[in-house]
Amino acid sequence: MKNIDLNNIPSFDELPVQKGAPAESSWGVFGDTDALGCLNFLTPAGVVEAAKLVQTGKVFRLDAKIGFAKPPLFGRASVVHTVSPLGPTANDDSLDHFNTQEGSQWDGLGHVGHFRHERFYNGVKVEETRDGNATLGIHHWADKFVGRGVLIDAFGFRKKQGRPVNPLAKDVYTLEEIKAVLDSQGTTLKPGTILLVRTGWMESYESLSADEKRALAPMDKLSSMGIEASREMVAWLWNNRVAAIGTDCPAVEAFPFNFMDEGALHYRALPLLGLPLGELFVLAPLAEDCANDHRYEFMLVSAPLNLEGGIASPPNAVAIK
Ligand code: UVW
Repeated sequence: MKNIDLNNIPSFDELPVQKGAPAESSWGVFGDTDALGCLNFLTPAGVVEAAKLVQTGKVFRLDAKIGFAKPPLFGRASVVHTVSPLGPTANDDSLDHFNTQEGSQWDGLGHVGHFRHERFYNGVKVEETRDGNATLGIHHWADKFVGRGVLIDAFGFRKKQGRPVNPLAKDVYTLEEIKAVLDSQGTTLKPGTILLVRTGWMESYESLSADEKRALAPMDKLSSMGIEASREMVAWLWNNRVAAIGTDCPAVEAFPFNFMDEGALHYRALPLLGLPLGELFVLAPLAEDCANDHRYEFMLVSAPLNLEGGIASPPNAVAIK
């Protein structure tokens, strides 16, 4: 984490700055070997400011229990937790088949590359992300993910307006709506914000029966609300120096989306901008507290797995108010 000159970052319209880099990419803005992307917007000064938001001492865990999704979505493996005796009065435990994206997760910058450019963030080649992933591995984020968090309670906003949504069906929260929610909450964005958007998907999922959960889990059965995937959306996120965006839905953007569509948020955010995407976060208890005290900002501390070369990680995140 370093103090960067936030006034000297190009606007979205000025991207790219690197010769030959794809349009709308931030490649080179933070250096040619950068592995942090928009996490560069999180600075030591921002951590100090974020700590000042801690006023009640309430702590909200933002990731679900490991193995909450039964089965995990998109055909990912189910984790097996085994407790084994180490001695007469001692135990160890092990997690077998643990997929770092089996539940709540940050997508790391080695997760998705751009299908047409065949490059990951900052021009990293596919083989580099598989051969140890030293360049973009999640371990680079291990001590970088701390700052001001802001919740945008889009799901609560729609309910309050008498326009409730079904988060388990494909639909979008538009950029205009996201801005309207921020206005209604009296929240402003500041450079270096970790944004959380509540879509309502997790609560709807938790209300289902075991059979219903099993039925919706495969890639070709899953559907979900998400945020608008558009140039305007990523321009707004970049121009506001948003460091990362986490949601309580499976893909941040609405699902299904067309993997061959360059307009998908996964391509716009991960390989082009280096913007971490967070999925399947637990946001309802935090949202309830924010509605009660009308404070939608907090300190957010996330400690991704210190996994050399990792592709993704459970967020291991808490919001502290
Ligand atoms: C998908 O969109 C498939 O989500 P994830 O980022 O978990 O791969």
